[in-house]
Order: sequence, then C-alpha cells, then structure tokens
Amino acid sequence: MPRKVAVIMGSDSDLDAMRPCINRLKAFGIPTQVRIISAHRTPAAAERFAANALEEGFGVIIAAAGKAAHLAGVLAAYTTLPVIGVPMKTSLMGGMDSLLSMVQMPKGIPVACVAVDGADNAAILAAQMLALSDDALMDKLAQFKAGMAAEVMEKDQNIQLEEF
Ligand code: RP5
Repeated sequence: MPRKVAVIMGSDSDLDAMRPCINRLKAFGIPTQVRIISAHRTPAAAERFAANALEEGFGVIIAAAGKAAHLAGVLAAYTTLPVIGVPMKTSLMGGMDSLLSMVQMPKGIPVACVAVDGADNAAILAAQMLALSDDALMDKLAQFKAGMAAEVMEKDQNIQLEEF
C-alpha cells in the first residue's frame, strides 16, 4: 500500500496558493489528504493529526501557512515523518515572515522548507521522498524531469530562430 501525503493548510485562505501542490500530487498518482488545521486556532487537532500520521499511512506531511507560520514546526514536533513547509506569501515583505517562521527551525526538529508559495515544489519533493521506496513513482519523476528538459531545449531552439 503506497504511503499517502497530507497537505495541511492553516486556513482556507491558503487553498488557492496550494492548488498546484494538490494538482501535482494527483498527477503523480499519489494518494493525498487535504486538511485545514491551524497551529494556533486548532492546536489539539494539529497534535492529534501529526501524532497519528505515521500509523494512518502517511509518508510525508506538507504544511502551508502564512504570517507567524508555526504550523510546519508544530506538526514536525509530533511526528518522525518528514515535514515540508510551504511559506505563504503575505503583505509583509512578500512573505518573509512566513519563510523565516518555517526555515529557521531550531535544531532537532527540522522542517524542509520550499520557496514562498512554492506549492508545486513541495509536491515534487514529497514525491521524491516517497519514490525512495516506490520504483514506479521514481520512473514518473524521471519522465517528469525529462519532459522539463525537452521543453527548455525546444525553447532554446525556438529562440535561436529569432533576431535580436
Ligand atoms: C495562517 O494565517 C494561515 O495559514 C494563513 O496563511 C494566515 C491567515 O489566515 P486567515 O486569517 O486568512 O484565516 O494561520
């Protein structure tokens, strides 16, 4: 049974930014559960989810939050599963508040943090983690990378036809 990915958002206001993550996981065929759990508004639910996630068949937790974005760190505190944080863009310095809240985790409780609004990369990183024990998924990732390379090479060919 393949391990699932949890996509946890601190608020439904994070959903639009996280759609690329959910769509990418779906495209890779990864079973995904999407939840809204807040580290400060529903802290007991955050603890419960993270503490049970391994037993419930999850392999990676993706946590999206903005501002004082402690969701990823709180979830990481209650699980040995890898947690990938997605800092949400905010009105303060483009989301620097969210970014630092996630990336500056004190030692012992790491959070793998992608770029501000880096939802797509969070899904790809989660897939790479799961692919370590899933050869079919590793093949899909290889195809995905080859597809990206082919796109860039095509663009390179096309740009050489233009006059500058
Ligand atoms: C965080 O605060 C959420 O992750 C969201 O990014 C931000 C704002 O939440 P709302 O006030 O829009 O619910 O908890």
